[in-house]
Amino acid sequence: MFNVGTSSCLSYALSSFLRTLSLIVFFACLLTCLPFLSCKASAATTAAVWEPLLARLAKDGVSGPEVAALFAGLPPRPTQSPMGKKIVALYKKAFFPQRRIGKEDYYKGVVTAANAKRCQEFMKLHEGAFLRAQTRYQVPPEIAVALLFVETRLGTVLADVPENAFYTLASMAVCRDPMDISSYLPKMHGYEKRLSWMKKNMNARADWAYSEVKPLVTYMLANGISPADMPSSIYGAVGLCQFMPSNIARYGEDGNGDGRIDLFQIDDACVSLAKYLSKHGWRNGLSRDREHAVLMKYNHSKVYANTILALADQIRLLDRKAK
Ligand SMILES: [Ca+2]
Repeated sequence: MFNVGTSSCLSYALSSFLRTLSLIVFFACLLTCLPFLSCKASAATTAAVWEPLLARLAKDGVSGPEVAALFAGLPPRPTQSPMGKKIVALYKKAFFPQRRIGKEDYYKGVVTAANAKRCQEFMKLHEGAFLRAQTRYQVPPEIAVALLFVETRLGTVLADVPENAFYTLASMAVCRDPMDISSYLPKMHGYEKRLSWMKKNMNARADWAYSEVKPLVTYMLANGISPADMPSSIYGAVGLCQFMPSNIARYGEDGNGDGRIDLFQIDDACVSLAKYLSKHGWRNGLSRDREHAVLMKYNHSKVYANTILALADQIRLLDRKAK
């Protein structure tokens, strides 16, 4: 027994020594590698192109590991698409005369009996959401549903582009030099003589995009939403009702009472778009011209407002026929 005890004591002492030694070696390795690991981590976190944006956000009080992680998930280069398309559109408007828009100009293929029927069925399916929007903000269901149809085909087309809202707006916020949209330059005849015009407009648009990146980041972090779950329009609008991120805090409303504003959800999207219209002047009994003017506050396009009013007329026509 004694011998066994001695041998077990020795083996215990040996194994304890080896354990201590391996721990010492482990921590020594860790200390040696730490600077290298942290360098690797920061190199992997954010591509240089996003650094000014991160710095500006930090200056505005939006910072921390979660913000850094969002930027770490961005591709290493911005997409030229949103700024390129915006500058091409502004360029054409500024330097090439456009046709006057009449009251009968609609988005192609939208104002049809078949689409009115789809809207009518959608209204029936989500009756509660449309009634809530009407009760709270006096926006008729036909107008709300026509707007949702024009914006996202009733939630079936939530993205115009493969890039999500965060990548879209972050890219726009860092594209400030004409060379940042090099693939769009050939689309603008005579651009070489208008580089200062372009630079000025790009900077104004980049600052606007920044003013949208900030509320988007805040909203995503507050609600635990990943950028991949924020599909977007060409310029970063989100949800069934296509709100710009800054409008979520201003006009977003919780329709289904679950304590969150989720514009990818019909109850919330419906009451939020109605709140937006109401805050921009929508009331019961407005003239057609006033309705048109309020709809243009949602999207500054005559064709847009024409299309919503005409599609709403078609839906009412179906309703009357059904009675
Ligand atoms: Ca909700």
